[in-house]
Amino acid sequence: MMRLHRYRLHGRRTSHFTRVVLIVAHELDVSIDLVHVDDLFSLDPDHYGGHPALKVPCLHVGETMHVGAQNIARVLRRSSAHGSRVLFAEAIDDDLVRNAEELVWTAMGLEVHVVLGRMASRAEDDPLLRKSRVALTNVLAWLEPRLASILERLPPRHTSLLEIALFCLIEHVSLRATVSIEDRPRLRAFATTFGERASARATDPR
Ligand SMILES: N[C@@H](CCC(=O)N[C@@H](CS)C(=O)NCC(=O)O)C(=O)O
Repeated sequence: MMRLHRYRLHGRRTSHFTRVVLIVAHELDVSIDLVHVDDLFSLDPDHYGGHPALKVPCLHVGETMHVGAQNIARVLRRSSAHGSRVLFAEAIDDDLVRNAEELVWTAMGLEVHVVLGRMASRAEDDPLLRKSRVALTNVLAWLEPRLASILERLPPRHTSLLEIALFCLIEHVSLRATVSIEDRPRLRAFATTFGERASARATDPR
């Protein structure tokens, strides 16, 4: 597919939302230039590529800005000759999978809250941070016994946005040690298997 513009992504390799986009790009064979965002506490949207909510990732294709990991993933699908390699949520009409999708993205946001709270030196017993840690723990506990059924319900696929997001979440939780995943063997095994993919290896933040 002929591309008129370069794809410039403001993001951080250590960010799980950015990693989702980088893995999708790798799976779909779309090349992206990553612009590192240094300071997640900056109040200047320009430092985030113009993202008004002061977040990463933020994609620029020519003059057009795209914000939000899922939104950007859809832009990449549109631009790729291999778009069908990543299965998107809208293609799946299943209650369990829909709930899993919602909870995984919610947990990714909770993870951000906990990590930013730590970076901002908020107290460990801060009530909002404590709530985010408990909510994150609850989501992982919800996913653990259901993971096999969730994966079974996905149609035949190369991979899916849900699996990519779940992998990025588990890896981030594990690397940042925000909450324990010691007693989540199924989630850990899933991440180990997914981590063997070329796209996962190429985007390893370590
Ligand atoms: N819904 C957004 C969330 C992105 C997000 O929370 N990114 C984190 C980094 S992993 C961030 O930029 N945090 C800064 C902040 O929330 O102030 C998306 O899908 O891109």
